[in-house]
Amino acid sequence: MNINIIGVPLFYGCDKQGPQYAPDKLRENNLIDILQKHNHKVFDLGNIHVPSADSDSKFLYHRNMKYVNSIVTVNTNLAHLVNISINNNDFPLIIGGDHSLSIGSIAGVSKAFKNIAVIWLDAHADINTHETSPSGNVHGMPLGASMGIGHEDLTNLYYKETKVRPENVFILGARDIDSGEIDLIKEKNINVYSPEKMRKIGIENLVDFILDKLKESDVDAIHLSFDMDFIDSSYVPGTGTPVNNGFNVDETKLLLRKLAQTGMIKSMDFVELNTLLDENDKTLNLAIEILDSVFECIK
Ligand code: B3U
Ligand code: MN
Ligand code: MN
Repeated sequence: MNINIIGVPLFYGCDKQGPQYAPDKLRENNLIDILQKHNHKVFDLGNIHVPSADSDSKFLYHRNMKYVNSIVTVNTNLAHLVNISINNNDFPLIIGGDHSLSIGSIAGVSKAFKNIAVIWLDAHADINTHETSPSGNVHGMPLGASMGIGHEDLTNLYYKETKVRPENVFILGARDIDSGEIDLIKEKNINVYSPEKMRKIGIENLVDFILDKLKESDVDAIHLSFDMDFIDSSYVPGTGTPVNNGFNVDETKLLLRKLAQTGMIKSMDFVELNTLLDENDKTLNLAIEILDSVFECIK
C-alpha cells in the first residue's frame, strides 16, 4: 500500500497545548521506518499549515465554537489533500493534532467515494454542536458535523452535503457522553457501543456484525478515526481528556487489527496524542506500537 502521511499540528479544537507536537514527535520516533517495515511505500506529505491565532480571538467568530475560523481553514486544506490522496489510490494516514481535524479528513474521503462508513474509536461521542457543547471545543463536534448535524460552517466544509449517513457511523468505546449528545443518539438512532457492551458481544463478533451491516448498506470504504483516549486512562497519560473504564492495550490492538484485516479501511486518523502531558514517553511509545500493529494488517 502507498501510505500518505499528513500531519495536522492543530490544538485549537481542544484549546489545550500539546497535540500540535505529535506529528513531528511520531516522525522523530521512527514512524516512517516502522510503516515501511510492513512493505508499505510511505510518502510523507508534511504538515498542513496552521495559521497562528492568539487566545484573544478564541470567540471572535462564534461564542461557542472556539477558533472556528482557523479550524475551518485548516480542515478545508486537509480535505483537499486527503481527497487527492484517495483519488491517487493511496492510503491517507492523518496524524493529529486534536480530533477537530476529522471534519476535514472525512470530507476529503467522502468526496472520493459513493457511500462511506466511519468507525470512531473514542471515549467520547464527538457529536456535540455549538448548541449542545458544554465546552465550546470543536474537537467535541467533528462526528456530528460530518453527519450534517450542527453549524453550517462545519457541516458545509469543503462541499455542501452530508459527508456520512448516520446509519453508517459506529462509535466504539464511548463512555463519557454529554446529555445533548445522548438526545442526538436517540433522535438519529446512532450506533454507539460502550466498552461494557463491546465486551459482552465480543470484539471479534462485533467487527463481523458491523461488516455485515456495512455490506448490506453498500458501503464502499471505511474511514477509521482513532482517538488516543479510546484506551483506558491508566495507559495514556499523554492525552488531553483521559477516561477510565476503557480497553487495555491488547484489546485495542485486537480490535484495530481485526478492522484492518477486513480490507475495507481506506483512510485513518490518529489523534489526541498530547506529548506535553505524557510521562516518560509512555503514550508516545504506545502510539508507535499501535500504529505498527495496525499497519501490519493493512494490505
Ligand atoms: N464531550 C466534551 C468533552 C470532550 C469531547 N472530546 C474530548 N473531550 N476529547 C466536549 O467538550 O464536547
Ligand atoms: Mn475524540
Ligand atoms: Mn476522546
